[in-house]
Amino acid sequence: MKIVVLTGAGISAESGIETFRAETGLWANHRVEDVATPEGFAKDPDLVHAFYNGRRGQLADVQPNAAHKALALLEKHVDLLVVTQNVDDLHERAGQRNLIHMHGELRGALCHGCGHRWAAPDTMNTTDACPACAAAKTRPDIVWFGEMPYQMDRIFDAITAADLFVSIGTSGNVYPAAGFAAEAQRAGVDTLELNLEPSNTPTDFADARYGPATEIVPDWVATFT
Ligand code: BJW
Repeated sequence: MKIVVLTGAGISAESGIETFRAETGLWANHRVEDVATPEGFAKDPDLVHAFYNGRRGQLADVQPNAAHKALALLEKHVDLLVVTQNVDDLHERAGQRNLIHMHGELRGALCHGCGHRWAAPDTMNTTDACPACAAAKTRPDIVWFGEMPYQMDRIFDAITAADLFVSIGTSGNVYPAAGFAAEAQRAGVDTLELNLEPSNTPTDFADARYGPATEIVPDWVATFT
């Protein structure tokens, strides 16, 4: 059985990481244009580094929850690819191996001069030099609005070749990820939504279960183990 799982901020919410669009979410105190666009970074790189340095620092205080662990267990029983929109490292810390970070990683650094990527230090600054080209053009390795997410060809190939596509803890606001379920349905792939509440695209799913990820994800995984 081939399964592709897409995860969003909701799977990490019960680990203590804020989602984006909740009233008290990550963007409640920031304009999206200021911290999640290349234009925002060009205008005020210190503000953007401070935003991501803070979130990177928070990773030491959070742990994978029962939903992350259930997906790592599922990998031992089916042919599974997890595509996460999350920039935290909780899937890999739960033991997930076949994993794509389509929106980048807090623990990654990227040179916007030469494109080199490397492990980010705990605190990034505008003066940091790229280890490959030495230019002080380093930025967090995060996919911002208007930029191409990572590994799109591999993701679309895996979705259209899957038996089942499952979306967990994402609001369905951000494309291309929000279009994956429709793409799966067009290819004749079965679809399931697991979320706290219906997403923006509930009609793209053949089936849905609603509740906290730490309850509904382990329950669903238990049907395969
Ligand atoms: C629980 C729970 C619990 C809570 N249990 N569930 C105009 C200009 C430029 C671009 C565009 C434009 N118009 C449209 C676009 C495209 C744009 C886009 O989609 N915009 C929309 C806003 C309209 N997209 C892009 O620009 C993307 N690139 C692109 O399109 O390239 C061209 C392309 C074309 C064709 C093919 C391929 C590519 C890039 C998007 C990059 C998004 N990056 C961000 C920010 C990263 C920086 C950061 O981390 O700060 O990634 S946006 C932000 O949203 C973040 C997330 O990964 C993403 C998704 O959010 P998510 O995960 O859904 O979180 P929430 O908060 O929205 O939802 C949480 C959910 O969990 C809710 O449903 C809750 O109910 C649930 N929940 N607790 C279970 N306990």
